[in-house]
Amino acid sequence: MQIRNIAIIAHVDHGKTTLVDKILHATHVFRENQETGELIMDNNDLERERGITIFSKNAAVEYKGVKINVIDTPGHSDFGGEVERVLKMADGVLLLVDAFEGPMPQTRFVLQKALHLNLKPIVVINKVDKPNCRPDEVHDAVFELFFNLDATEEQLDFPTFYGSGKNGWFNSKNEQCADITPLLDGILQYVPAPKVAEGPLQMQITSLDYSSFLGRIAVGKVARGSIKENGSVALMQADGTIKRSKIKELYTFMGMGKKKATEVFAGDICAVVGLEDFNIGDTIADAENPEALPIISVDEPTMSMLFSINNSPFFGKDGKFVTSRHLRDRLIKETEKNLALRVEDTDSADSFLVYGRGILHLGILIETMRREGFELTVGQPQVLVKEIGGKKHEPYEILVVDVPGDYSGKVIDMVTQRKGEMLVMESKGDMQHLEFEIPSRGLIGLRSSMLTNTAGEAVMAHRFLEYKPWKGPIPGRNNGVLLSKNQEKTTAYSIDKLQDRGTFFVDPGEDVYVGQIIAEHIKPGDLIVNATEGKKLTNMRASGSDDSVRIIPKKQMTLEECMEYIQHDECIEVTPKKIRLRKTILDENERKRRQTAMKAEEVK
Ligand SMILES: Nc1nc2c(ncn2[C@@H]2O[C@H](COP(=O)(O)OP(=O)(O)OP(=O)(O)O)[C@@H](O)[C@H]2O)c(=O)[nH]1
Ligand SMILES: [Mg+2]
Repeated sequence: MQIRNIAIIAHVDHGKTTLVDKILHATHVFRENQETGELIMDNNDLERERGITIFSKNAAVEYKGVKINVIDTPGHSDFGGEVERVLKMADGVLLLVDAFEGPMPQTRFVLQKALHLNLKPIVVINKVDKPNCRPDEVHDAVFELFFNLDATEEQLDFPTFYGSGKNGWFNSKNEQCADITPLLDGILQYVPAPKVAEGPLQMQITSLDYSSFLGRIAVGKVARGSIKENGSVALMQADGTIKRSKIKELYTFMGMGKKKATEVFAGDICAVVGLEDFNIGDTIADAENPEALPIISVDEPTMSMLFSINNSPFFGKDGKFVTSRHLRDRLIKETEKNLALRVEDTDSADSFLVYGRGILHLGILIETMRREGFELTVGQPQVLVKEIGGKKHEPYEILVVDVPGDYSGKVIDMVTQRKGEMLVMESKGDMQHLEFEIPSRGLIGLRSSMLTNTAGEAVMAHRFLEYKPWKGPIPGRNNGVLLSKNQEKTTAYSIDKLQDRGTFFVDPGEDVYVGQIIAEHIKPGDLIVNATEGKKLTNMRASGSDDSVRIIPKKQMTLEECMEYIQHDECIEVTPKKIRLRKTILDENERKRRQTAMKAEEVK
């Protein structure tokens, strides 16, 4: 059977998973009337809740007698490393671009990787149903992007399709048609059949799957020869070791699932069960003549965070896994499949330094752990600083903001305060399109203030640019916080009295402890407050209002918002049930002593 291998790539939210849904439906992967819902490929709990793709996934369909392996990829820049890796399974890409937004930072990143691997690109201008969209302008912008990325003559001659994944049609010109068959025909026509080299078996493991029945499953494309059920193979690892191993079971992809196979030939994507101790990047090779494929390099981490055991007074109340042993084992296990993650021991046996690709990358890990029953404390995310030529350097990023014209002044102010410099300002429909160069540090916490200051209208995205000299101090959070004076349940009575001092993060009746952050102060500077006072009992009823205390509901922040909120002397307590903000040192006197000591240190 003929084969086509394609990866769907794009900036976040440009409609990749929706398109994969439509491909699955159009090729009758599901029975008539079968209820499947939307975004069926985003099948992980966290993906469903957030409406984003976190892990890339394989599916396969049959169309006009050809098997098409489809790889859905995540669009968020934190998961760029994952995209880079799975592109190794593809021979062509569908580059989706939103017909209104046009190419965005991650469009550039994924296209660059695809061109570098010499994959055949097909451009899909998606969401042409959006009002005010600009498909022709966007097409020109995509051409310019190819050009800027030094695409070859042949790559510049890319085919383009227009359409709407949501409305279920794609056409080779911007005219609505009945379905997506023009695009499927385009895939058969433009994407080359996999190149197959002559020689014995070679298959590089590019991703990892897990099944509770079968254990760890290695996924990759067979590059050469064929792989057989029960066959003996050599597993070749990055450090040069070669292990003999036996293939227990083999699968290929079919629809959303997998189909058992006895032999898989070069060109097809395959899932292998029964290998022990393998890693992503290893080559499964012929037992007699083992030859390794080049190792996979992934982009370096850009951010670090301190993960510690939970040492709050409420330690151990919610979680199953609370010791440093639990924490360490879990983190080490994660590095096996999460290639962009690194874990280091620290001076303290209870803390580990975890390096990742950004707030979302680390946030997803923490969220997954808390759902598994872990309790932990995490500190403020830090960007990774490098010493280059004896000078301190830090990462810089390109920040792109699209915002209605009225707000552009505010946005420029906000970014400039954080040491950003404006590079581009142009209009794009009714929107202003702004581009800045900004130290990565300045981006932490920017998203939430950007949304508040633009009534939620700003669309922002960023991508790593390069390491450049340290830009000096960047102002942190403007406001101080209110800290609990005691360990008890909060009361409506006290919160009501304190409401004009700040915005609360806790509701009445919640257990709090000394040094816990319970509200944002309306002014700079921290304040210790009593939020647990009971109402004084009197035998006279005060007039009216007192009984019906009006408490504004607490401000609920997501884990990632908390990560961007806290300052260097604060941390987040994460348990399966709660996310609490706190001072790292809970006792006030101790905190002050430490601060003085630190200041003295700086003076030296
Ligand atoms: N108007 C319009 N909206 C669309 C279209 N296609 C997808 N969407 C919407 O865009 C949003 C994002 O769609 P997804 O398919 O999840 O995007 P994605 O590229 O997979 O996103 P990530 O995996 O998070 O990078 C959803 O709310 C879709 O309903 C379209 O053709 N037109
Ligand atoms: Mg998706």
